[in-house]
Amino acid sequence: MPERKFTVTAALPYSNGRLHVGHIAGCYLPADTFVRYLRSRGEDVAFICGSDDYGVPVALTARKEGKTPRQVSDHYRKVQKADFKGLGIEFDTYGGTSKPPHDEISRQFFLKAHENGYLEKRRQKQLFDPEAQMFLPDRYVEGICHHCQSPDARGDQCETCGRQIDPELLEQPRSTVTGARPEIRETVHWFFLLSKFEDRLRDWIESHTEWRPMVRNFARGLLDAGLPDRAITRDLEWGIPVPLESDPDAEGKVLYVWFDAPIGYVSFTADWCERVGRGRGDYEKWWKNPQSEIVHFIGEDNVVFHALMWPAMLMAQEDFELPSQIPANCFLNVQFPGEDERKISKSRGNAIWIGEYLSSYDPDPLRYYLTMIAPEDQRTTFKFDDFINRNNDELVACLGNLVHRTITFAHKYCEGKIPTRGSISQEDRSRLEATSKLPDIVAGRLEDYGFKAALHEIMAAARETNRYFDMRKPWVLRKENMEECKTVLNVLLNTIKTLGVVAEPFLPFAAAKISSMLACEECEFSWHAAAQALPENRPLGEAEILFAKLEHPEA
Ligand code: B3M
Ligand code: ZN
Repeated sequence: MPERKFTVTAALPYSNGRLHVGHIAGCYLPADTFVRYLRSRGEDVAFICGSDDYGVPVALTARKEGKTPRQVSDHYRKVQKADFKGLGIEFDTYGGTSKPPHDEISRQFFLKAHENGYLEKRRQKQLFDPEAQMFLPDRYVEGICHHCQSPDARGDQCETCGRQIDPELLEQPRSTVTGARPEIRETVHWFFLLSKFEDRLRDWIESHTEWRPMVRNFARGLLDAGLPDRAITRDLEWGIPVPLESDPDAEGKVLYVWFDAPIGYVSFTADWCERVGRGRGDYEKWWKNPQSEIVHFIGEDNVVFHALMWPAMLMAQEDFELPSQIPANCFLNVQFPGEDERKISKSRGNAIWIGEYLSSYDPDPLRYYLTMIAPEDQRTTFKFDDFINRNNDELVACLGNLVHRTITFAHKYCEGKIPTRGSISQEDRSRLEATSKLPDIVAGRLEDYGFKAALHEIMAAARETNRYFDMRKPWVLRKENMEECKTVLNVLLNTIKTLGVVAEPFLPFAAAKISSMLACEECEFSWHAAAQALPENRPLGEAEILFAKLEHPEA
């Protein structure tokens, strides 16, 4: 029986472009690592993601590419799914906000909040493009940030300071559709009364002392400044129509993409429950159950929505549980050989795209490197040289070499079987003891969302095991004392098994090879069995290379 229940989500990517290493390091890789760890422990977990199809981001791309928003979102959704698959990022379900039943469940959320008195219709002044004859919500307008003066803030959020933007306060605003200077016109929108939730949000955030300081401090800062009520409808065609058919003001309006997108976590869960035959209503076990821990993996620019807006939306529904953790990572910069470090920018072409990466390299080295440089509490930099070096010096020379020399030795001198363990020396004993403690040490780091720290523990253990190999010299023992030689190989193979199990959440492809080299059954290769001894005399599988040595690309 699983002991715990987890609803794990990763931010829904806008289906308007390809994925790059920044996306993966930000939330998808840590989420997948965490979920693999939970699955290995046999916990009850739902891993939910899907595409964020609506709103200005997708509509803008459609305009640029001369396609319909639906064509754009269907296309990039497929590309993104393939990228995730190629990296071994395995969701239980991958929904899409433009697919049923998301619209229906979003309407229910809106109506419930409306009924409960948390929505209010207000007249509002808004920027309007006189050339395109349209209102300019969110990214349809850009200008100078009214918080930090950064020059290219978008109308929804400033990428530099991460704060939400009041489009009318942008300095030197320009339409991203025509470049025209917008006029101000009046329109009507529904506002979510976020201010009503200040006290409850504050109590809730103060109770979560275990959150990363970046997340907690950011949310507290916004609370201290006072939470403004937020318009949650837009004058747009691409989106979920405002479900108030009897109100003429609702005509031509859709829900704001940041209102419907997080509801996707819930609607995708409901859809998944239905598809696997448990019935749609089963989603309540994940979302309305105090026993279920809800964990939202996100990037730093999504903190305001996940730590304030979305929890308030959940409070407005009354019977939903609140998230227990919001592990957010910071942004990742990139640096190419001979160039300066830069922010990743799609438009300027300096990104490392997952599709391109996968056409030349295996997934595990990227998973490894992105975890080792994980931007867990500050921005870090993907350096291409460093990626190649760490693959060669750490994955190939340390972990890969340990596994390869042990397995080939056992094939050559121990009849290709797991040799018997005879009487053990002090060194053997301390190696075995360290190995048996490793799963708990790694688990401790992972339970604290310390992915980088957990992987460091694993690599340190692999280095120690290589040292043990060198010190015990099985190639000498083979000639002098075969029984002792077999004992050493037994210790090595058992240590490799433990390493394989605890490395699986990080390096699933290499771990699968380790498991098949040791001819493990699935149940042996799980967290609880990680330090359980391999049956003696069982034949080993074929030796395989775990990691390829990589060349530095020519300049
Ligand atoms: N689509 C924003 C982003 O990609 C976004 C996240 C939605 S999570 C509900 O930055
Ligand atoms: Zn700013």
